[in-house]
Amino acid sequence: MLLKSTPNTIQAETIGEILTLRISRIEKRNALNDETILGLERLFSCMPEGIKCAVIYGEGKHFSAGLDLSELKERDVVEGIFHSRMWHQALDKIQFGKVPVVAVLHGAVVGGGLELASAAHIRVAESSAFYALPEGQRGIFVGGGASVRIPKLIGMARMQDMMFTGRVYTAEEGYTIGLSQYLVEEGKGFEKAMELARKISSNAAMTNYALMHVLPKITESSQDQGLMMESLMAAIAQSSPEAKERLRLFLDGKAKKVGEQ
Ligand code: 1HE
Repeated sequence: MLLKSTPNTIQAETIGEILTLRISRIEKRNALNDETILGLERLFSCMPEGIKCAVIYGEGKHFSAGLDLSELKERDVVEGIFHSRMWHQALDKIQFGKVPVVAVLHGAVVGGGLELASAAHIRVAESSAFYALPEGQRGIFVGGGASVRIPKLIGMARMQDMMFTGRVYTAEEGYTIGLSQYLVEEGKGFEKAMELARKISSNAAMTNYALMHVLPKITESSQDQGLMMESLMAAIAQSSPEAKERLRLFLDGKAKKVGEQ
């Protein structure tokens, strides 16, 4: 079902329990203007009832050319900070919203486009994808969360290299260093993302919640606090009726074994 309340740069559709979002600004290579970023924030703040996973992808030959540079204009320092914080708020809503997000990457995944992709939980790259942070060459700095999210994927030294030297990573290299978890043939990304989204949707809600909201906090805690949070989360998860039912099905031989489709 098509959703109407989005800006015309985002086409939103529900397919069963999955929300698909297509960034649709082909003539500007899906450059992300304020309207699109605010539209994403609204969508992830008001997730339609019954949605369990979202898939985000770009129309045309590129995922996204990053920040719409024509909107940079002559912001002063304070406006610049507010603009960056607006991106942070929107991308935080994606990363820490109600549902896991799978991003399909192809063509340019650059600047703010890579920042958007890095707010998703799973990235599926098609073979045409390429990654760059051209902010270094444009004389600016990342402002959409890259300095926090990208080093967690590939390490700080690689991000420094990308920005100091304008290095472009291919889809295959990106897969090897951790920019995507999956690498698929050209044109197969959406299908793969939907397959993953269906699997994610079939998980217990508590497990998905823990992976999205608790695991990131654990990984940023001291060992002592992390282990305590893990124990609390484990006890909460295993006491839920859904977990008990799933465990019973396995013990009765009625649940899939590991690796069974
Ligand atoms: C744009 C943008 C944009 C294209 N803002 N208008 N991002 C960048 O520095 C990347 C800049 N873009 C490119 O390097 C290339 O456009 C691509 C490699 C992505 C695609 O190349 P191509 O040959 O398919 O397209 P094109 O001919 O370069 O662009 C088509 C049109 O889109 C053209 O406009 P036209 O009016 O001449 O038709 C381009 O000007 C326009 N366009 N990219 C505005 N980004 C939160 S902070 C984040 C900071 C950043 O993201 S900085 C990195 C910005």
